[in-house]
Amino acid sequence: MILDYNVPRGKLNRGLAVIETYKALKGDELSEEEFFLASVLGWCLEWLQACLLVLDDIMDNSQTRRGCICWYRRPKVGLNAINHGILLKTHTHRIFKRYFREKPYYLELTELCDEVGYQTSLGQMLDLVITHEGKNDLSKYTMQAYRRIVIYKTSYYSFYLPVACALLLSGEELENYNGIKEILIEMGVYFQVQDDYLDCFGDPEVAGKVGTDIEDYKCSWLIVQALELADDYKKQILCENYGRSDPTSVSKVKKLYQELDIPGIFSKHEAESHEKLLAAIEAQSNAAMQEILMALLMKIYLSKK
Ligand code: DMA
Ligand code: MG
Ligand code: MG
Ligand code: MG
Repeated sequence: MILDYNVPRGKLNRGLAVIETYKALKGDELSEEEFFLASVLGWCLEWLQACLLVLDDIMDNSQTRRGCICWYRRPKVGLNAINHGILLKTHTHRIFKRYFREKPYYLELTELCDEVGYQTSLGQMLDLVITHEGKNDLSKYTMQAYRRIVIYKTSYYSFYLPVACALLLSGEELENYNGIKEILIEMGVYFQVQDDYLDCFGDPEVAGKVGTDIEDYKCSWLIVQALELADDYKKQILCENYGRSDPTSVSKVKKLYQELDIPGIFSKHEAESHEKLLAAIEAQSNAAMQEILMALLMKIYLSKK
């Protein structure tokens, strides 16, 4: 039940990215064994994602995930969900051991996943620490602080990890490809900005989750933009209403976002970031890597969930 409820029904972006990257690196059809191992690794990343989401929803006091009530809100689950999250993650180590122990890349693979797991937890901690600080002083919500949170909590595990895993599987290392890590990190930032936008302006039916960033006082891309644009009067309204869970306060914040044309600024930002990423990808000399990065970008471009 823990698995059935929390692992499927997502977009599988991370898991599929492992298989697709591996395919592109190999250059031709994978053998049955190669395909199987890439799929095992892909599913491990989806289990890790399940762990992160189960725990994230507790920390964010969220209501729904992938169109269903959050796991920790299910009757009889509650905070047992913490242990379920830990199980989901620790189990990936067992799967690694079972299928990859004899492989030459076993040590690198486990170290990579541990490191990225650590970076993501640091990101989640930063997310919560900065939220705490922002409650006393909204001026802490700068673009610099935002990027730091997002690179750690989202970029590493969502974009860098699948590609780095597939490279290890094919006997290579991402560190030997110049500039790729930076592109993957920027893709993660682009993706999280989108996630923040959809939290407020997306359709919960499509995204499968109801937004909580305003109520949670999150250092979201939207509030960072709004604080940069607001005059003193509007800043005051934000200070008085941001981070409150009553619907009137939330709609005041949303109204202010509209007045500041945050949706327009977001569309412009999305188009510009897309252009920049495209240019960086086109400047890559390795054709397989170009193909991989383009496929990743295509998946998230103008995404509504
Ligand atoms: C996502 O942050 C980060 C992780 C590590 C799950 P978030 O809380 O904005 O994600 P979501 O909007 O999916 O709850
Ligand atoms: Mg969340
Ligand atoms: Mg969160
Ligand atoms: Mg979000």
